[in-house]
Amino acid sequence: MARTEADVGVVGAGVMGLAASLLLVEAGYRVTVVAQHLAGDLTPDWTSPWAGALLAPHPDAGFPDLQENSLKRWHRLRHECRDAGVEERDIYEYYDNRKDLSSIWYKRIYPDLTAIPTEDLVSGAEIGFKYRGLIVDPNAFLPWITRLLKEKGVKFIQRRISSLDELKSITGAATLVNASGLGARELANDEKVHAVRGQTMFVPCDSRNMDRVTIHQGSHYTYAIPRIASGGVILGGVAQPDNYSRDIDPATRDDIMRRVNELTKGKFFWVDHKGAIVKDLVGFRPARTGGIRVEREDRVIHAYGLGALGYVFAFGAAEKVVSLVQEVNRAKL
Ligand SMILES: Cc1cc2nc3c(=O)[nH]c(=O)nc-3n(C[C@H](O)[C@H](O)[C@H](O)COP(=O)(O)OP(=O)(O)OC[C@H]3O[C@@H](n4cnc5c(N)ncnc54)[C@H](O)[C@@H]3O)c2cc1C
Ligand SMILES: *[C@@H]1O[C@H](CO)[C@@H](O)[C@H](O)[C@H]1NC(C)=O
Ligand SMILES: CC(=O)N[C@H]1CO[C@H](CO)[C@@H](O)[C@@H]1O
Repeated sequence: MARTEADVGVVGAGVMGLAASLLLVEAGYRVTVVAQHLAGDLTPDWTSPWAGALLAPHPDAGFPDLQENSLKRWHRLRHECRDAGVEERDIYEYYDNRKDLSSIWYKRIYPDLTAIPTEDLVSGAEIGFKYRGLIVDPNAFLPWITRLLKEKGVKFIQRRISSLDELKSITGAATLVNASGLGARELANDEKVHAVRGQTMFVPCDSRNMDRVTIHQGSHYTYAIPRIASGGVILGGVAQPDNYSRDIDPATRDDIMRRVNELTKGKFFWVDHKGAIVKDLVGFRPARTGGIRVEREDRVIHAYGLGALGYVFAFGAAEKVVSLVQEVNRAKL
């Protein structure tokens, strides 16, 4: 097949590569995805299966426009595609590293966002607020979007590549998207890319009636996020920069359990976290010093460095990828 302006090759089938592929197809491009790991592959060698995932904007992650655009799309998915794994819940956020809500820029997206009175704050928190937001179950979302892309004619090639030239020759595409997560460290020679280790527990239970997500940030990073389609809840967590250990640390499990119960006033006292039903998860967030990179270099569009917020950023970053691909073609590089 002749190489045309309509062909785009994407490396990476994590939430970033898949979101970019969907918006590219909707914009009329023919997409081929090359990835070592695809939906259903449960190794810690890639990140997307291991997220909570909470779809909450973040006060300190920067790029609020990308976050806001992304959340618009997630809200649309929630209403239009019931099997995408996206659900609405009350989100309770607590912080012990800020004194007021002035940094919470996303009040403008969620007008129902209200402060929690001081007397109702969990112990140790300086501020707290709640709003009606979104969560997504990666075990439902990744297979769902992969299926949708295949229906729309996207080709998936499971393969590890060692250069973008290889991506070019495999896909025959003239425009390439670098959505390789931690792989970007090699693929884009970007030393700013590094891993931030996470360890969580998946606790099977009937989470459909679990009405809220609770998260505490600042001196510790603690959360309980229902994973509705999987039938359970994710309890976490930790953020350990540059730690590549895949082993489950038993002390971390004990500490998470203690913190979660303190945060939720004992909602999870019933969990026997040393029992057989609890599943331990380890994942490595693809962080980047300076934050997410969505940038064009000639005919290569970089989209990596999503860190702790890959789901929050994915569709906003994907919109930017589409406009950068269109820029390539306008410039006739
Ligand atoms: C414990 C934990 C909790 C999290 N919670 C949340 C949350 O609540 N909300 C949220 O928004 N985010 C959360 N995240 C972050 C989120 O999971 C990541 O930001 C996101 O998954 C990154 O997606 P990605 O597509 O950039 O990378 P990945 O998912 O890692 O995908 C990379 C893709 O590139 C492919 N690839 C890489 N190198 C090569 C190569 N050389 N050749 C071929 N293919 C290659 C891989 O095989 C894979 O398909 C969490 C992460 C962890 C670990
Ligand atoms: C990495 O994390 C593991 C598990 O929490 C811990 O046992 C180990 O000490 C950590 N290593 C470093 C270098 O921090
Ligand atoms: C593998 C590969 O070619 N990756 C590319 C990602 O983008 C940077 C910047 O264009 C290139 O230098 C890398 O070669």
